[in-house]
Amino acid sequence: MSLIIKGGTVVNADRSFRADVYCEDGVIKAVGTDLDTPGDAEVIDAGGQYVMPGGIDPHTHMQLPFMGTVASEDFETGTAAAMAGGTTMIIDFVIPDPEENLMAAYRKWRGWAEKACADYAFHVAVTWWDDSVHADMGTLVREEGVNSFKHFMAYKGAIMAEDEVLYNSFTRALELGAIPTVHAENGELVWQLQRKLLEMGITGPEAHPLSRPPEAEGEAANRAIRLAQVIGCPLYIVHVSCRQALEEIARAQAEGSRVFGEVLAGHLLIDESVYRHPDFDVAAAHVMSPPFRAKEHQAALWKGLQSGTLQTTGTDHCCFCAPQKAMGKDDFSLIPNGTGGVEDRMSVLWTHGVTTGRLTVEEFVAVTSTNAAKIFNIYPRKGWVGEGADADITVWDPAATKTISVKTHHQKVDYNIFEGMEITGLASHTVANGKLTWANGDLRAVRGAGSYVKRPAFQPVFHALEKIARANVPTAVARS
Ligand code: DUC
Ligand code: ZN
Ligand code: ZN
Ligand code: ZN
Repeated sequence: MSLIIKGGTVVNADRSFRADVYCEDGVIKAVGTDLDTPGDAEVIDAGGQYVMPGGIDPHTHMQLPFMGTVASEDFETGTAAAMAGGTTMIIDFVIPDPEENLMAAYRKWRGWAEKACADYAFHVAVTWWDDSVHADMGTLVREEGVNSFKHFMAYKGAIMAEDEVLYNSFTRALELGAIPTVHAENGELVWQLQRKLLEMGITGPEAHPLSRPPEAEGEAANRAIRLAQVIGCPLYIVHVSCRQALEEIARAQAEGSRVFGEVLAGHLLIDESVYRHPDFDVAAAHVMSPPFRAKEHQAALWKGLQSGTLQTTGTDHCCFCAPQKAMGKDDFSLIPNGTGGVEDRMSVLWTHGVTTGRLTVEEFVAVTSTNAAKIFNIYPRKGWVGEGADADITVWDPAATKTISVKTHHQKVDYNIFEGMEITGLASHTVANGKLTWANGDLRAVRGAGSYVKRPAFQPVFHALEKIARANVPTAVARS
């Protein structure tokens, strides 16, 4: 099985250059000018196009059981749609219920994901705490290649992690060489505001953003950051949606902390007016958390991405169709939270990031692929076009155009949050594990062709308090 991509411009996060790329047995075997074409090799003509590492979406929820229903997109359809948009790997989430055994939940998700067409990995959520969770985190890191743990600071009464859970799990992650991640929203505040709005008779989707103000996200981001600083662990904040959370991240970074931020394509481009749409189905289709924000926040998020305060882009792809969204017809707090986007992330980012001059092509590669690979420790196997890397490649046509629509997308959901958006810049070909899975509109994704990707732990760092001991700071105080 061999394939050669000829005549394109290879773009990595650090530089671009003209080269052919030869792949064999799922791996990039050679990158260079005028490579020979073996007789049996499949040839892709990339003239006038960019040859980039396949996209990595670090934030998806395929077939997630959530809020009384199950996300409509599964691992097969979701990874196929991803490849139609140039994304060749997803990092999804195992979310155990409180008291549910972590390893059992992890095995369940691994089973569901066997049908994935593209490679995948898992962040595992810590939603409760006891000795078994401490032990299972060790097994997941040492034996299963999980190096990131998720904490929901929202969803009170369900999966919300209180400070006690955050402290214990962050501390455990630190000693294992794993990175904690958080969904930052003050879940108590959200719960109280939901009750208040319902009491006031405001029951429609327009109440959703009112119940989840930016202050609730800023507070939680700050709390998670301060816990991480005191413990001495790194921290990754998912779906940063507002200026308040962004400012907390920038401040922590200036203080020398290893704090990373992710932004969703949707949060960069959609504003909160969608929740006031007269059609319930349209407003409800946009209900996700954190919600879409007022316009000033999109401007701040773009700057955060340009400055490097935010390093990655994701989608939080978590699809629910209209009949599912209708579960919250009389009570907005019961509308299943989630929207799609895994297919559109890269083209939306290119259109509004690169063609506008906000991002260079190398920065585009960094924020759609390489940075996620580095933060989650799979670089340079992923996120790089170079000899020895996995042959996960997208051939990008910067001149191709389309209009995004639910009528033509491959995602298994009856709405597209980018409906009607005019796109310039599309994946013409996607190669995953050395096989052509998308070729000029022809989707050739194969059920089960994706593999689980183990992510090695980082070198463990020591607890911040131990720095005091190591620095020989006298801690014994003689008192009379
Ligand atoms: N937010 C969503 O909108 N859906 C899934 C989980 C989440 O945090
Ligand atoms: Zn321990
Ligand atoms: Zn979330
Ligand atoms: Zn999510």
